Amino acid sequence: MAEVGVHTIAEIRSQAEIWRASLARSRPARRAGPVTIIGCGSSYYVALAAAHAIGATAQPASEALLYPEVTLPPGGTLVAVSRSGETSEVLAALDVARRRGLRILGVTCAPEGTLARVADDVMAFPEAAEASLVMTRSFTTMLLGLLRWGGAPFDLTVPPDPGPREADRLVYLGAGPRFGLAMEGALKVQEMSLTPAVAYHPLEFRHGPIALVGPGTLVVLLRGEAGRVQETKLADELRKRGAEVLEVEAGLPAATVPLQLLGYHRAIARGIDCDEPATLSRCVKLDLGGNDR
Ligand code: F1P
Repeated sequence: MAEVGVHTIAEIRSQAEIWRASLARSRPARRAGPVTIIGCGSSYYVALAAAHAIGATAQPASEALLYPEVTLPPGGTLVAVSRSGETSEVLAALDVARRRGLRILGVTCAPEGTLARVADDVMAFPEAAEASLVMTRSFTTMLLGLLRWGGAPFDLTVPPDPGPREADRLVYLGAGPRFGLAMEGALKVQEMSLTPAVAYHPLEFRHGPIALVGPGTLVVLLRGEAGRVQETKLADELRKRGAEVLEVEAGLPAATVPLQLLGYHRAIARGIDCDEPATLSRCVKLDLGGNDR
């Protein structure tokens, strides 16, 4: 059998080095007016995590496109996150933001891409681009760049590899800036290993979804300082119900790495080539005619 996931694992393991190289590329900036951060898929989850950490708002690019009056306050800045710089909803949202007078900062791994060409300012991290289809180091590197840009603290200490885990149901929980990471963890295991997974804010999980928890459930809990006591109680309760709880204690962006590894290990166990999942494309290009306001 051909080797699978070779790019993915090399890219996951290269992150600490890539972050160091990229740190010089981003520095705290003075911001005027409200900041909206947009993206699609993993890049939207970069936006979610960064927005919480730096005091901005995150939206999927499609929401900026469809509801600009609500999502793009005039006089502010639009930060558009896209590894490829070519995702249709992101590019269409730029036109809308421009018409509303927003300044545009592009965050990308493609310095020659359309986003970098049309943005007013650009933070480009070409060294973080992947050969693999699935985003790993581009996620953490663009997130780190935005944390630096917004003057938020960051953590580069990577937690241990969780190794392969058996489970029928996968749940990712994270509060505050870790909610975006929980969404990314669920997306990684879906994209890499074609396994369904869900993500919630930790205490939201009790309000219904906990009904499905039992033996065979793996809950990945991204621990944060603010929720220390309540998250401990939740972990105990989930274990009592028979779930395996994997607790990840780290800051942003380092806490993302074990989530990527979980997706990778599961893909390998299932014989899926996570370098190039057959049912996915590297970026989504749509005909948005009729929706571009
Ligand atoms: C965003 C993205 C990826 C996802 C998928 C399609 O791309 O949604 O996160 O894995 O394969 O594209 P980009 O705008 O960051 O290039």
